[in-house]
Amino acid sequence: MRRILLSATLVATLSCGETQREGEPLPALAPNPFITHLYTADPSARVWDDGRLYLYPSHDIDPPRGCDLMDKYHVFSTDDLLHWTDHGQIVEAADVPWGRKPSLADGATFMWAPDCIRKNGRYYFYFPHPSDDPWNSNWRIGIAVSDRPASGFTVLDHWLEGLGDDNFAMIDPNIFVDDDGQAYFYYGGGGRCAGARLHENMTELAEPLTFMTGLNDFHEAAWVFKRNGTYYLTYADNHTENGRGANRMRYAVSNKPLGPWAGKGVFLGSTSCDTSHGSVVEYKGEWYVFYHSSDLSGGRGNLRSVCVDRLGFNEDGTIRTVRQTR
Ligand code: FUB
Repeated sequence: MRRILLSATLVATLSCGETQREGEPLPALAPNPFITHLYTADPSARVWDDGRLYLYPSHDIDPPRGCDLMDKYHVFSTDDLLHWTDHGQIVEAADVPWGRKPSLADGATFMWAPDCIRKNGRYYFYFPHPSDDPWNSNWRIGIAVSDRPASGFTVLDHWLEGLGDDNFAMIDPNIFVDDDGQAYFYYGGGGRCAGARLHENMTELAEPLTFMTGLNDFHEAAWVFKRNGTYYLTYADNHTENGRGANRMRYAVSNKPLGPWAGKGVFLGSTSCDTSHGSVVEYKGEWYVFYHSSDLSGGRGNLRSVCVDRLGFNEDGTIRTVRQTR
């Protein structure tokens, strides 16, 4: 376990439209990117009942080869968004009994954007990983389970059941648990996003997939949350600038967890990275968006680092454009 002490400039700033409680300053955030001892991307933020905020990102490997060599996951946590603990590695590609063998071709390991959810007192860690060649047609969703949020995970010997055979580019699992305890699974890539109710056992779908409708320019990185009775689905779009990827984060809303969705537009602009991937979470009464940039690496080989900024909502529930801080 490694404690990361940040020499932050402790300045709490309000971005446009934040709801500051009278007399209470907003907590300071660490400067972005806030994890600098290794490269991290695709942050999934979760608040568990110990009061800490946990981050389940993917891990970019240096030296990089695109995203091919990503082979393990670390977990991080904080109780103040300033001081982060690296709990170390929880899962690696070699732990996946059904995984595509790197020796088949090129040593590529493809442990891409994960998510974690707590259900029935256990922690379920979902990760995309190919089972065979050709790798981009054989994505599966692996599951590792633990009684603890940041250690003790065991990878199940089967992938999430019920996804069917058409898994081309279907990555980036996300789980949302509704107020009635029903869990929903979402994933997608290459322009398609699908979801379904999860079985109580959390390891199989309870119904056939529904393909999401109403998402404008969906690329990947689905993330669902609920606020004031409205379901929000955030995702990365396909935006390019000057001939290179400059994906942004968009969102859509619905009054049902599986849509249909109404597209609402961009809330996080392009970063220094071609991909975008983020999560939205409420922590200690404030809303935050986690995402990644390539500021730390200067874009070297697409090495990415996770960032966090405040998220503001308008009276009508629409999301204000995020001010990216550094
Ligand atoms: O990190 C690998 C892939 O890049 C993720 O799965 C995508 O969302 C993109 O961020």
